[in-house]
Amino acid sequence: MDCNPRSHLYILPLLLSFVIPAFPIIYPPNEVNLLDSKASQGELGWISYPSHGWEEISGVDEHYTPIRTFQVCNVMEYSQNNWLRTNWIPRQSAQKFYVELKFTLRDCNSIPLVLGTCKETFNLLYLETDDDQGSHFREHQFSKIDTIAADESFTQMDLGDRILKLNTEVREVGPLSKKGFYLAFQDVGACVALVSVRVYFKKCPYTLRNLASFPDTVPMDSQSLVEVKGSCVNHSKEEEPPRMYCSTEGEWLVPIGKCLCNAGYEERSNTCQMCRAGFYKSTLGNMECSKCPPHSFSYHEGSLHCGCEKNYFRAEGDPASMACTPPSPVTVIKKEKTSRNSVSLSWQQPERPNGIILDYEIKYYEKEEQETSYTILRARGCNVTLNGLKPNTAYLLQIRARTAAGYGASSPSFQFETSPDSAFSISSESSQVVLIAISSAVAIILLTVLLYILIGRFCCHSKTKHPDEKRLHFGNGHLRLPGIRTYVDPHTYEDPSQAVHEFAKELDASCIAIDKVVGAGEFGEVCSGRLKLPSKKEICVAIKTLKGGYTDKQRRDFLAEASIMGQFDHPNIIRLEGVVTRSKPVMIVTEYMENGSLDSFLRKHDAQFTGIQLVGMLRGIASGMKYLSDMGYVHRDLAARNILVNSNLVCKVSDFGLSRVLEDDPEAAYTTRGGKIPIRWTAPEAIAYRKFTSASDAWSYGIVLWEVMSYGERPYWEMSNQDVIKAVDEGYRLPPPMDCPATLYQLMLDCWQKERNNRPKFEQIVSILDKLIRNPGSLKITANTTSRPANLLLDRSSSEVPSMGTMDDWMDGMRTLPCKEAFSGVSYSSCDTLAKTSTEDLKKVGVTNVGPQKKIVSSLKALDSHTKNGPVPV
Ligand code: ACK
Repeated sequence: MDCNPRSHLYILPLLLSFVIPAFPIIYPPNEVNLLDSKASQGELGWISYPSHGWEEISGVDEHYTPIRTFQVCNVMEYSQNNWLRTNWIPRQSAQKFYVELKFTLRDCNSIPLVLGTCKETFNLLYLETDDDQGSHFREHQFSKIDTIAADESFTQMDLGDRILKLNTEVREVGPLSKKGFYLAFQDVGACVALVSVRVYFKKCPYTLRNLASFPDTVPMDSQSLVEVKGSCVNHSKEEEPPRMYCSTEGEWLVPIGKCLCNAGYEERSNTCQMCRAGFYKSTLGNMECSKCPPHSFSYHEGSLHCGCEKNYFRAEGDPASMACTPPSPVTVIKKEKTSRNSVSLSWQQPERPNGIILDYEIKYYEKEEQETSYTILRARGCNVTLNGLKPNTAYLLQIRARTAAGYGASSPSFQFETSPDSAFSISSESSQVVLIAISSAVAIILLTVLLYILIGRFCCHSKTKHPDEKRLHFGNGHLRLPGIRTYVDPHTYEDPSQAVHEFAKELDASCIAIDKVVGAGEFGEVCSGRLKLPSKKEICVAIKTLKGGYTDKQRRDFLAEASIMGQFDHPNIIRLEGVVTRSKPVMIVTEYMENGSLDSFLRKHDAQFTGIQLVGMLRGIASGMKYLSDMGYVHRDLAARNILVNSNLVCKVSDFGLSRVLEDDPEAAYTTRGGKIPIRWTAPEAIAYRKFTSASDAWSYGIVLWEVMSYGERPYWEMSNQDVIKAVDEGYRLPPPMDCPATLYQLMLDCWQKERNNRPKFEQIVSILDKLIRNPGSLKITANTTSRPANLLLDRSSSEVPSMGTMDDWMDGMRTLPCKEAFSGVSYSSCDTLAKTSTEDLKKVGVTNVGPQKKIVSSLKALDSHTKNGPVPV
């Protein structure tokens, strides 16, 4: 029998491999170890006091990995007080800690001769400090955490059976506030082997939930739950802010809110991944990417929609899930009325056109002539009357729709016959007379045809020929060449309401929701709202209303704008959605422009745009104006207030009408000839004798250019209309706005050429602006820094440099200005003193507006340097 109580200490290391789990040990992810004795391969260096108490013993596990253990077994001696103190453990960010002890303890009953001295417990203690105290150790500084007893002790017999009973106990320490702490184990006479000591705290580990990531979070001891905000994973957006709670036990609880994968991405293992090629996702959401619908494809990953295969289309407004189909031809054609030489036809719009139908092409020919000669007509609506047909003749006709994507398929051939010619059923007595009449008629017709051919030939020679030039008739009788559309004056229609319905879609009032009033027009309020057409997406719209109590003429004039706008289709012209004329209030519905009119928009964002942004806006306006002038439409009221700006800074020309445009414009003033004209924006010839042309629009464009570059400054400031007319007539022009690029100022001056044929065409303006956009460096040279003479209004009446030699000459030029009297109040004797004139001086003499003040002061300074350095040519 082994009577030496310390003998088990020598056996214990050999047995450890049976009780200690093999490395590597994986701890739960929410536990962060601060100390793990098993992980240390060398000596732990803990302090034993007294030195013959706790002993550090090395052992190996089954992988022969060394481990360190501490043992004490002074059971034969009285008054044991053996301390073992760990190294200093930095606290990190946690407040509460866990101490996990694995140990074996010998049953006192199994040790002979020790009764009365042997113990079966030991104490666990801690000490908080802000720094490592090294080997300095004082018992009384430690606070007790607990007395540790074994759940299982072992006897010598167990050892003989090679069964070692390992106890595991976990105790909490905290909340702690100092920077670190020590643990201590106090033995008072037990036979104990400390096999491992682990100290850890708990955290809620980094996790992904509801497509949001939540960072590692250490719970606070003072709060049972910590609320943590998540961040949406890449390629996702918050639907509702993602949040979760971290418990003191290091568990994530109660996820709230979530993120959704962007269009083109789907959720895969808690991340948003691009849709694979052949798939698409058009909206934000956590649905999966869908396979491309029939006859469509997506070659790239992350597609928002699938493109249609060649010759397959999707109608505008069709959802991305819709299959692509070949354009459906016009199918149902109906004969409405037939006479001897005309027929009226109507047809149904194709069910699935490949975009908005711009117009229909109607091709017809005599059946017998087998398409060797045919006529082509265009119609915007679904009906047409064919005139000039032969009586009693069979014709074949085909119709096809045209959209921005091109022509759809032609309808099957439709046959119709004109009525028989009753002129041949007359009586024999009168046949002589009739024959003479017919011969004369035939002669007249032949003559007319001959003349027609001759005129036609002449016209063909004087115009550039289009490769497939054919005679085209428009519903209203205008003759045009293919590819060139013409603006049709709605007043040429006998019934203007016919014009509205030819060019504007009638909307059902129930499809329109009015949200709020955004402004006032001459005929009623302007509102913002929404338009939801069947099987189309809801869109934001602006709604102009016609207020009650209107006269017939007011209604006609109001709707004339829609008849005009409806003829245009250009990205820089405000788009007409439709009209409501069959119920009240009468409305004109257009696309919605989020930033409202350009003048107020620029004033709101003074000096906030780059030169390129401003040129981009100007380019848009010029492009819209080019389209209008190509269509033969003269705007007459082009001004920044009549340009609308959308959320992408796209500028669109708006406010169309005839004479009423000018009635409605608060800027328009009566001229001596009785017309109402927006003087500051209008070319001299239009003011003088109402010569409104695209060239007068170009003048107005120059003023818009000036308005844009001066961020919505009022042209000619507070000068009276009469002074403006006079000054402009005498050759003075607005000066360059502050920091205006020289090229743009030159363009303004060109637009303000007195001789209208010398003004640039809109096509040229667009190309000048395009060049500037391609070469933005050219915007850096500003007009103010060039050697351009700097009087308040610049003389461009002659191509000569205006004389700047004497103060009198210059003051002569100034005499047309509103401040001419004012200047007589400023005492000056030389350029030097005038150059020192300040805005305060100008205020004193009545120039109160900041714009003119700034301009005058800078002009005086420029004049000063000019007279010092001598005149410089423009
Ligand atoms: O500067 P605003 O907000 O923009 O004030 C005027 C007002 O109505 C009177 O004309 C606004 N407005 C006119 N048409 C539209 C439109 N299509 N979209 C947005 N606002 C518009 C204009």
